Amino acid sequence: MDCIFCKIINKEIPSKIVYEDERVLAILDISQATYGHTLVMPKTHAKNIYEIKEDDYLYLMKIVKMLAIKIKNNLNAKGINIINNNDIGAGQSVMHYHVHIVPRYDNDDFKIKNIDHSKDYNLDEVLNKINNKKES
Ligand code: DGP
Repeated sequence: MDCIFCKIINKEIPSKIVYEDERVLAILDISQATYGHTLVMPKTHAKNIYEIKEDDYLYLMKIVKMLAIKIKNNLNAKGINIINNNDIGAGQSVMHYHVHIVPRYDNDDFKIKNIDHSKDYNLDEVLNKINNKKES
C-alpha cells in the first residue's frame, strides 16, 4: 500500500519515535508547528475516524492522553491542543488516521481561528438535522 505512515510504521522511512507499542506509533511531526508537535497513529491502516475500528480508536486515545500529559510536563508547555483532521475538506493531507498533539507556548504563532456564527444559524434546525428528525 502506498501510504507514507505505513512506510514509517514499517521502518521503510525514518522518523523520530516518541512512543511505540504493538498497536500504536507516535512520532515527531516533520513540520514541528510548535516545539514537540507529535503525531499518534494506529499501526493498522485506517484512513480516518469513519474507518478506524472502535477498539483501535479507544486504545489510541488512551495513548494520546498519556503522551499529552508527558509532553506538557516535560516540555513545560502552557497547554496542549489535540487535533484530528478527517477528509481533504477538513485539511487532512495524509490518509492514514492520526492525532496531532500540539504543545502550546507563549507567542508560538500557532492559530486555530474560531469565528462566532451563532447568530447566523437556527440551532433547533441544526439539532433536527443532526438527529435526522423532521421539523415540527
Ligand atoms: P494532516 O494534515 O492532519 O493530514 O497532517 C499530516 C501531518 O503529517 C503534517 O503535519 C505533516 C506530517 N508529515 C507528513 N509527512 C511526514 C513524514 O514523512 N514524516 C513525519 N514525521 N511527518 C510527516
